Order: sequence, then C-alpha cells, then structure tokens
Amino acid sequence: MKKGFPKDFLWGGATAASQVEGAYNEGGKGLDSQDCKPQYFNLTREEKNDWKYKQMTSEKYELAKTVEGIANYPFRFGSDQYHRYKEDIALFAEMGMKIYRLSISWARIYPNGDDETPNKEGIAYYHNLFNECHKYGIKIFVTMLHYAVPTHLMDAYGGWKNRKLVEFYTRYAKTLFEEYKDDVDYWLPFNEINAGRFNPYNGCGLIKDREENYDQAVYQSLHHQFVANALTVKMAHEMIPGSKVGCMIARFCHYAATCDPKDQLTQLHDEQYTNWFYTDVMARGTYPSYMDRFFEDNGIHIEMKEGDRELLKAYPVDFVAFSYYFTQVSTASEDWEKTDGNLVIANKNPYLESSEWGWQKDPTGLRITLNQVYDRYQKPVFIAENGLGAVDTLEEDGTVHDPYRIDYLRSHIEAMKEAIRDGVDLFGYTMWGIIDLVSCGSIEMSKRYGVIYVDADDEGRGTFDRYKKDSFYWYQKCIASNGEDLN
Ligand code: BGP
Repeated sequence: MKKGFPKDFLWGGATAASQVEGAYNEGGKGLDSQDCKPQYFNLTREEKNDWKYKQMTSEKYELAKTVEGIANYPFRFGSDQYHRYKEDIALFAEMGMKIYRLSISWARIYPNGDDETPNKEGIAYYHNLFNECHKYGIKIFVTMLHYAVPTHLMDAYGGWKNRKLVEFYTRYAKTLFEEYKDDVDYWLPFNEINAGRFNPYNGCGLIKDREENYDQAVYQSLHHQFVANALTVKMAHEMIPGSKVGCMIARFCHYAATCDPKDQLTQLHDEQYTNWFYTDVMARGTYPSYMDRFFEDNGIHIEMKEGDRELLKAYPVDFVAFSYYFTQVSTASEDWEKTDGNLVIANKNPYLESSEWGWQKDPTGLRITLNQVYDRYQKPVFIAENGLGAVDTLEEDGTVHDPYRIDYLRSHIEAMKEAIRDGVDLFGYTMWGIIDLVSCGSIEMSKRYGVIYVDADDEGRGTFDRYKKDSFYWYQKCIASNGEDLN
C-alpha cells in the first residue's frame, strides 16, 4: 500500500494567460473573448454575482470591442505577469515549486486565430518565460486554450460551432509543438472542456443571443473540440515521441440529497451530463451511450464527419486532470436552497461550510472524486486547479495573514494523501491562482487565490508589487517535506 506522496510528486501552481498576463494589446496580441468581459464597479458583491452581470450579451461584447484601454475590463491588466514574469518565477523557485501550469494565449500567437503565420513576438515571449522556469528546474504544464478565444474567430466564424475552428486550432497546436517541444513537460489542449456547456461564452466563444438554437450550437461546438483534442493528441505523439497530453474538466462532485431513488437518479444524471460525458469521450475515446438518449430527448443532432468516431477512439489522452473547488447536492426537488459555485448555481449542502463567495468547501469530496476518476479510467490523475478565493489584507509591514487559505489547502492536501493511500495514481497538484490574478467568474482582483499577493485593485490601480502571504511559507514547507509537514 502506498503511504504518502510519491517522491517525484509534482507540486506546483496554476494560472491562465488572460487572468495573469495583462498587456492585452502589447507584443502584437489580438483581442480575445476574455478581454471583452466587463466589470461593473458600482455594484455590491451580491449584485456582481447575479447571473445577468456575468452573462455575455452581444451588446456588451460589441461595446467592448470599441473601447480602448483597461478601464472596466480587468482581464486587460491581469497581474501584469507579461512584464514581471522573471520576478514571479523567482518567487515560484523560492517556494520550491516543481511545476508551473500556465496557459498560452492563442491571440498572442495567432492574433486573429486564422492568420497564416504566427506572431514572432508572442512566440518569443513564451520562449523567454520557459527559459526562466528552466533556469530553476521548474517543469512546464501548458494549457493550450484557457477560455480566451480570439474575437475574430467569434465574429467571422461564429466560434467553435464552426468546424473551421478545428483547422485553426490544430494549426496553432502544431506551432506550439514545433516551437516548444523541448520546453514543455505536459500538454493540455482545453481547460475545463465542460465549460462549453456551463459557460459557452468561455468554453466555445458563443454568445447566447446570437444563437438560434443555443443547445445545438453548444454540443456541436463541443464535438469540434473533441475532434480538435484527438487531432492534437495524435500530432503531439507523432511530433514529440513520449509527450504527455491530458484532458481536463471542472469536476462537479454531486451527492444525492436523500436515499429517495428519485434523488439518486438525479445524481446519476448530474454526474453523467456535467462530468463523465466529457472525460468518457476524451479518455475512453467514445461517446457514451447514455448521451444518445440525452441528445434525443433534447432535440440535439450532432453533425459528425466520416471518421470522427474512429479518430476519437484512436487518440485518447494520456492522463486525466480536473479542477476541484466545491461540491453540491443533487435533488429531484425544485425548491432546494441554492448557493454559488464555479460559474454555476449549486444546491446547498447543510453539512458543509462555504467560502465568502458561497462555494462549498469539501476536502472529502476531493478524495471521493479522485477515487471515482481513477477507478473509471485507470489513467494517471492530475489536480490542475484547487484553491480558495478570499479577501486578503495587505498589512502596513507588507505581510498578509491568510490562515483560512492555509486551512483550506491543508485539508485538501490531506484528502489527496488519503486518496493516494486508497490506490489512486495521483501525480501532481497545481494550486489555482498561485499568484493573485483576476477572478474568472467575478472579474475582479479582490477575489484572491494566491500565496503571493499582488498590490492591485479591481480597477487596475496599485503598484502591482508582489508580497509573500503566510500561505507562501506554508506551501514552501509543504513542498519541501513532500506533503508531510502541513502544520
Ligand atoms: C476555473 C477556471 C479558472 C479560475 C477558477 C476560479 O473554473 O479554470 O480560470 O479562475 O475556476 O474561479 P473564479 O476565478 O471565478 O473564482
């Protein structure tokens, strides 16, 4: 029986280009979907959390494209990593980080998405960043698309529902493999691919009011992403022998509210439709049969090209990754109390405490999830994101005391250790938002995840200087002891 973390366990941190880089219009970068998400500063937190502010509309999107500058568009300034990556990576090295999960911005490499040749400055930027990581022996985990779709691909082609995007995406993937084959240790074609369903703007570049048949567009887009994923696995294995390519979902662990069979059936469906569908296609290589009925019941018809099914079957991924933040309840009842979750509204669990943003904290759910994922696919598992979004205070003396984050991380890392003892082949953990960055769902700096504090406010004011939080020293100790010293 395994007792603890394997000795080469990959302790790390994760970020996404659109949330951390800033410099949205520098170095030849094109505009992307994240650059167009507005923030409404005069609202309360509760109002900001209201779905109508988070949902992208054509009106908001068209307006964003005419606005120059960062005002009201926090993704455009991020944490300024574009200019400060050396400082950030030195801090990661000081912490002892073994691996950095970051995303490459598609619009930095291909500003319009469909360009014939890549943008040299964008290519050079990531070469420099990777070299800096290698200087300290930090491995690289690249997310090839973390939500930010070049706006031109949405405007000229209608986003991922158009099969042309498979061609543009694989051209981009080929460029990344040619350029960075010696630099990158793990590849992830799509961040949280199930976002295509729970947030189609993020996942597929779809705007609801532009679609005649939204659900159809969603599942067609997802099919194109599955095809692009399989082609990317094929290309990686051919171009870079021995390369490792994974898939990832935002894992929504569901508990049935009661032992009423109706609740149990709802839980089964919630798990199938929000989680398993995606990993079944990419890790097993087949559309699961339970989706046939779902598509039929919902009037969805997926256009497939001859050979698509064979392609999916031939090129499953090498490992399965997921993000894990909270769990929720499945119930047949309509009037169950609600709370917020990662870009979704969740049913509340009376046994769990919630974060300031209503996300229900559940380390045991992580152990359950790890067991379920490993049992089902028998492939190595990676936790690509996990962490706590909270309001932090920078003290006069430059310290930040965040015991709540340490508690969250400790309990989740303990659960990981239990899962390893259960037999799960877990090989890495990249804590989300290792350095403060703009929150994806709330589009603000004040929801902070980092163990490194960034002195910037929601409107991009501040020095952007970096400060080590108490959790920085805690994680440093955790890494140095390979997960043994969690005090
Ligand atoms: C995941 C995304 C990240 C991210 C994280 C936390 O879904 O992959 O981009 O930000 O959730 O969410 P939030 O920033 O909304 O708190």
